[in-house]
Amino acid sequence: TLPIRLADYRAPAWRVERVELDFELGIDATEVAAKLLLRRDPAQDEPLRLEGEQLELLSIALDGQPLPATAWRLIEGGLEVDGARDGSVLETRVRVHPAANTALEGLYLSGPRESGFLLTQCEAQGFRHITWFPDRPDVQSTYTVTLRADRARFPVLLAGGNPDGAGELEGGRHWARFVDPHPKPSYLFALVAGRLEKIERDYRTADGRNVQLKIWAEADAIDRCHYAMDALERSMRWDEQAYGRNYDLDVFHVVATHDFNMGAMENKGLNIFNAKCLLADPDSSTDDEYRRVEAVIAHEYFHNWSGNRVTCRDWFQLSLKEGFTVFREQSFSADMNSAPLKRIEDVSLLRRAQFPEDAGPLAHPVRPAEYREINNFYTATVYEKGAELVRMLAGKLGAAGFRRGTDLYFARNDGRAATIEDFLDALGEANGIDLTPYLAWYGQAGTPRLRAHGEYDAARREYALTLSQHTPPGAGQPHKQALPIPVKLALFGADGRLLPLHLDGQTSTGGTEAVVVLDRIEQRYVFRDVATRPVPSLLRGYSAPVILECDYAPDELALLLTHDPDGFNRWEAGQQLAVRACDALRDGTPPQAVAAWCDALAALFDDAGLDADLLADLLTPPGEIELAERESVVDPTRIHMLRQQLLQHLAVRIGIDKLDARYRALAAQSTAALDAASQANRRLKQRVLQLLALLDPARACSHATVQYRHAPSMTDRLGALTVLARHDTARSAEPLAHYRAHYANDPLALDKWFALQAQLPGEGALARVQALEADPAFTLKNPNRARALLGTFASGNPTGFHRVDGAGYRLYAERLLALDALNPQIAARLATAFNGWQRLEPRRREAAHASLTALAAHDKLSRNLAEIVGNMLK
Ligand code: BAL
Ligand code: ZN
Repeated sequence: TLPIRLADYRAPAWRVERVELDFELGIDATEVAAKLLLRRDPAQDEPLRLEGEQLELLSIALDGQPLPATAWRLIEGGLEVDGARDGSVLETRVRVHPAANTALEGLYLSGPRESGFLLTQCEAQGFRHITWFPDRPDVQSTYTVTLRADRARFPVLLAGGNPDGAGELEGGRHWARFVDPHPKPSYLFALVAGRLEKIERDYRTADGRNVQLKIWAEADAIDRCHYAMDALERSMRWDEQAYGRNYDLDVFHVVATHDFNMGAMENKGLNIFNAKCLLADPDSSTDDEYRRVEAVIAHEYFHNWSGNRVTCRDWFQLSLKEGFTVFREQSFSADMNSAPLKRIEDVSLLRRAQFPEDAGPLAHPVRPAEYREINNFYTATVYEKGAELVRMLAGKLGAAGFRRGTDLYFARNDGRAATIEDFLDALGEANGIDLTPYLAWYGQAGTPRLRAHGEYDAARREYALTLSQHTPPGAGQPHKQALPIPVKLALFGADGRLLPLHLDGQTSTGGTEAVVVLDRIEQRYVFRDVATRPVPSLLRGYSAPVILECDYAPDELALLLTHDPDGFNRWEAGQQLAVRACDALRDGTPPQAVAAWCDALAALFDDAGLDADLLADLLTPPGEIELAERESVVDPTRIHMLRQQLLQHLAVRIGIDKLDARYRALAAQSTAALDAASQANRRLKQRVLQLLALLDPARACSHATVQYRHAPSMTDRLGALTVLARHDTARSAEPLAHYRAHYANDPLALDKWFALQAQLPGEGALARVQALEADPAFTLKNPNRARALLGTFASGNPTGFHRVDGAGYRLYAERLLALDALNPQIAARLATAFNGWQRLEPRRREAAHASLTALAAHDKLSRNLAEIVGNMLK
């Protein structure tokens, strides 16, 4: 297939003003009648073309007349119809097969055929699997949807919009109708039908609308929806206050399913969630999962404005809704929890997931220029880097200015399918600022390197900071342009105190923090009246998504790690120092950085005033994937060993007694409470136990055994199990078996059991994965399960997956092939684990190349998997 290009965009020749859909629902076969009121663009002379895939056409009529076979024809991926005019009404009737739909796009069955329920997933192009339609986001229509089904088998019938009647039919059947008054693109259509339970709450919006909030799940899960309901209410309030956005229908449904390709989906008025991102209770959810549920609930709800009321003109603009909505979600989570910790979490994710993407063969701009399969572009670049771009804009405009800008954006684009330019225009115009220079960030792939070099002139009491930028070529862009890079900075004296800033050319001086925007290749900034040689704190709060290269001495980083009040930069200094320490261990150079890192952390460990959760993060060096990103030739085993060595040094420096005492103190306070302090304690306790296990595995495993037995929460239970499984295979067997039996009927808890074992490093990893594949609970058909075992193995177990003999790659490639036949979206997503293979050391590189080449040689690959594998081999 040919790529689709942004440059080729043309407005639709035909639109649909109104849609009436009628469903006769059945598990094996569902019939869909569609009535489309067509509008033609008088400026274009294109025939009427509708998208449709795997549809069995039953009948077709135009303006009330059945169409003769000569008046319509099937074309690739669609249908062409003659004789339509502006105002024509096209009626089609098709049959689809939900139970046979393993790709989980369009209409499908979740769960067993006897008891499961029907649901839809239409983003990005699932609607064409339901009916013939101009399936593109710039075609917005009002929807009237009627569902008919057997009442006993499908007691609950839901579609997006407001309810508009329901009743009985003959033969034990019933119907329900829904009208959505807000024009929407087809990707936001949704229906759900089956046996579901609900919890409800009344909500009154700030502008006075009464809304019924309903969360639906299968009977065994409905009790685990209360946390999501609370989070939903918090999200709605927050969006009213932070962005002035009110909900706009009388009812808001959220539905949980265990069979879902994504985390969740923002269908208008009927959000559908992967159960993993919705269900939460202390017995089966970790603290991280609670925070994730809150964040995803918020994310999908926020889409009601940033995505639904204002949608995307085309899929190249995906980040218009996703980057902005991730930013909104991040801001919400920061307000609900700890802002610096949220920032650390977000930047860690960016580095772990987006930087490798941006540095490898899958690199693409936040607004890609072309794609073959849009489902492959729901990436960390579009989402996470996209959110960083919005954050830069928000930082530039300030809180009040950004709000003025988003108010104008929503007002001006309400009901429209908009572009990134529309977004920048509104933000800029509302503030009298030209933001077009930031557009370059959306079009250029690759992570910019920001170099910083400082020189102090004691005689003149001047500090000159030279900043320069460089983005390596890649993604078909040999020459990268300079981007506007906002650098928030401060200067520290040798005593760790902030220095007042007097920056040449800045009007407001004397404060201790400033933002400079580097918008050319290189720029020199001169600070006056600087009493002593300063230590700069740069990119505070991570003010731009770049890689900072600064020639800090280890003691300068240690100073920032000890004193920087910017929580993010304090953590960042520790991360940089840990990287230096790893380099020293690798190169066998004098271990000043190792000592500096360990000494600073040992001192912080004793600092009673430090937050437990920040300390837990400080005690965590960059992960193996982040460390690998810095190497030109990657040996995953060596990186693993180096990181373990570094942790060992830290554990030794803090000492067994202190670690043990701290563990016992934290364990004594253990409860199931979910407040921030309790979560922080659990987090720190786990870090401390892991460090203790490096020094005294027997003692740590004894603690873990007790902790597992008496754990009041899943966080504690899983933490204990992880330590046992890593440090004492024999002692972990019994608790692992206990967990397996205890949670036999809880799919989400079982996923964690698979994932925990898939991550165990070393030689035995592959055999373990194969043994787990033989577990009766393992299946490739469920995306969560496939991700838990295979995805975790490939992405979370570098030493296991990257076996020197290539057996990890071979197994994985075989499974990708099997998965591709069932669910191409998931196969393609999991295949990205091969990203970075070109930089592996030669033996592994050859083995990975062989597996990828063998995959690419298959003639029946889906478009999804073929595009990923093809790009990987380019
Ligand atoms: N729109 C796809 C799922 C999400 O990003 O919310
Ligand atoms: Zn989203």
